[in-house]
Formats: sequence, structure tokens, C-alpha cells
Amino acid sequence: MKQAATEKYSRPVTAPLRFDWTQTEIAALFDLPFNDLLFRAQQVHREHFDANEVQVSTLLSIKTGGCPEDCGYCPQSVHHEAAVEAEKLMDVDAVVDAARAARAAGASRFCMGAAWRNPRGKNFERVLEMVERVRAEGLETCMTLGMLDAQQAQQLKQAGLDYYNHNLDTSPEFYGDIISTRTYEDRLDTIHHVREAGMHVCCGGILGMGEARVDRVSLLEQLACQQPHPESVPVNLLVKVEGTPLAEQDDLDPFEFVRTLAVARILMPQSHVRLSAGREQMSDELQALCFLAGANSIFYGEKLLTTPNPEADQDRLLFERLGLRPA
Ligand code: SAM
Ligand code: DTB
Ligand code: SF4
Repeated sequence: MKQAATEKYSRPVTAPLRFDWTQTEIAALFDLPFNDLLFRAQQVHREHFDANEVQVSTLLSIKTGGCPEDCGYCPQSVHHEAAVEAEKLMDVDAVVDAARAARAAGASRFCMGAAWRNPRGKNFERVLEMVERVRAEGLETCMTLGMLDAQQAQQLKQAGLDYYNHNLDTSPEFYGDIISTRTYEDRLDTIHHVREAGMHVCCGGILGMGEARVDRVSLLEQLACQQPHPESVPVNLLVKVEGTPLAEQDDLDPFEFVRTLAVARILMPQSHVRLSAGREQMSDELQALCFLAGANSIFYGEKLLTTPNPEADQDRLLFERLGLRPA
């Protein structure tokens, strides 16, 4: 018995990339004993990445609040009591200053987020200028601006945008419980335009919104059956903001969060899996487990878009204690 188990788990897993994962297969990974699942995720991770390297991105909210969409988790929606005060789109110079500071602090990618349903008119032109200027500072660029049409995606690509973030958020089945102002198909269309324009896709979701495991399986199926896989897969843990419909949501079992990261790592071996929102609420030990499960990217800096993130010093210390290197 013992011999068989050792053989089973010491077999190298040089499996080719797959885009035809079934829900049954994905659910079976979730069902593995925790230690076996983490071991498999580590094996896959080490085949494709340096397991002690974590990519570091900085996030800036270039246009905060006043969003017409009704995403149930989001404090920037005008539909919720929590609504953070609406601000105008930042000036290009101020964004470039923030990008320089991020580079000085060790970030390799600068992500800019806007609380829009979709970008329009003069604002879109200003956003294109931001991409050009931030890129000229020697940083990789990423934006998340809501829905894009094919032409906008091409214009962003021409301006030099490396990544576009657009999340599926949850399963197609649970989606309608969270958002009513745009459809799952709308999201898939935007992702398609981004891919067609030749940009890297950053696409993931949020856990802990009251979805069932089958929804997490279904979300991962949606992501892992995209060909190519999204280059970057942000996995957010719901930040419960007072005044949003999801403020009183029960906590997700932290091990279920770790399991989801591990399964994402196994399904999408070459993608960066980003431990995104929710780190502020996690212990160092839980974050260490997330890295062990194959998460290899984080947002760095004291603020996400509107909610707090761990202080940079705290992250530096955690990296030191775990022997991790920012990349
Ligand atoms: N408005 C654009 C959009 O939704 O596509 C871009 C900005 S939006 C804030 C980017 C992503 O942040 C959302 O898709 C969602 O996955 C994540 N997010 C927003 N609020 C969150 C929260 N309270 N907890 C965790 N993730 C959140
Ligand atoms: C993503 O998946 N997570 C980031 C980024 N993409 C833009 C946003 C997290 C936002 C958390 C809530 C807030 O700070 O407003
Ligand atoms: Fe608007 Fe994006 Fe928040 Fe949804 S997640 S309300 S689209 S800012």
C-alpha cells in the first residue's frame, strides 16, 4: 500500500496544457484530501515556475465611485448605501507620479482601475495617454475599465497596454444572484475582444459571496476552458463592505479558499494565479498556505481600489520570513 502511494505521488506530472476540463474532473480535484491536493498543486507549480518567486503588482484607482452597475459586492456602485464618493478621472500626470512611486517600491506591473460600466469619449482618450506614459516609465501596464468593444480593445493595444483585467466573478449559474445590470455573455464578449486585440487576459473571480462549491467548480471550468488560458487569474476573497448587499455574508472556510487556488494552479499551470483582494483579513499563516497552493502574484501597497491592503512593510516582512522573492 505504502509503496503504491509513494509511486503515485512521485510520478512527474508533465501533462500537456488542457482546455477541455470537465466539471466532474474539477470536482474530483476539490475532493482530494487537502494534503494530496496541495502536493499536486506544488508539483505542477514547480514544473512551470520558481516556487519562491511572487509577482508583485500595484493597483491604483484612477476613477473612483459613482458606478452605474449593481455588482452586489462593490462599494463603488451607486445602487448601494456604501457608495464611496464619486470622483472624476485622475489627471495623467498624477497617475504617472503614482506609477513612478510604485516602480521605486519594487512593482513590476502597474494596474489602473476605473469604476465604469465602460469607457467613453474624452475619458477614453485620457486613458490611452496614461497607458503610453506609464509604459514609458518601464512598467508593465494593466487596466480594468469595464466592458470594451472590439475597437476600444485595439486602441488600448496600440497604446501599449499589456494586460486587461475583466473578471467573470462567479459561475454562470450564480451570477444572476450578484449582478443584474450586465450579463455573463457581456463579460465573455469583452474578454474575447481583449484576446483578439492581442493583449494578455487577466480574468478571475471572487470567492465567499455565498456561492456553493459547484459554483467554484463551474467558475474554474469557465476559466480553464478558455484557449489560451488567461495569463493572469486573480482570485479575490470577498471584502465585506458595510452598506453593500453582501456585507453580512458568512465567512468562507479558509481551507476552501486554499483548495480553490490549488485547483486553479493545477488546471492552468502556466498562468499567474493572483492572491488578490482579501489579504488584509488573512493571517500570515493562511497567506503562506495560499503560496504553497500555487498562488504566485499579489497586489502590493496599502490600498486596493477603495479598501485596505496589508502595509508594504508587513508584506516585505512576510516575504522575508517565507524566503519569497518579489518578481
Ligand atoms: N468597473 C470595472 C469592472 O467591474 O470590470 C473595473 C473595476 S472592478 C472594482 C474590478 C474587480 O474588483 C471586480 O470585477 C471584482 O472582481 C473585484 N472586486 C470589487 N469589489 C470587491 C470586493 N468587495 N471584494 C473582492 N473583490 C472585489
Ligand atoms: C481584481 O480582480 N481585484 C482587484 C483588481 N482586479 C482591480 C480589485 C479588488 C477590489 C477590492 C475592493 C476595493 O478595494 O474596492
Ligand atoms: Fe462598477 Fe466594477 Fe464595482 Fe461593478 S465591480 S459596481 S462594474 S466598479
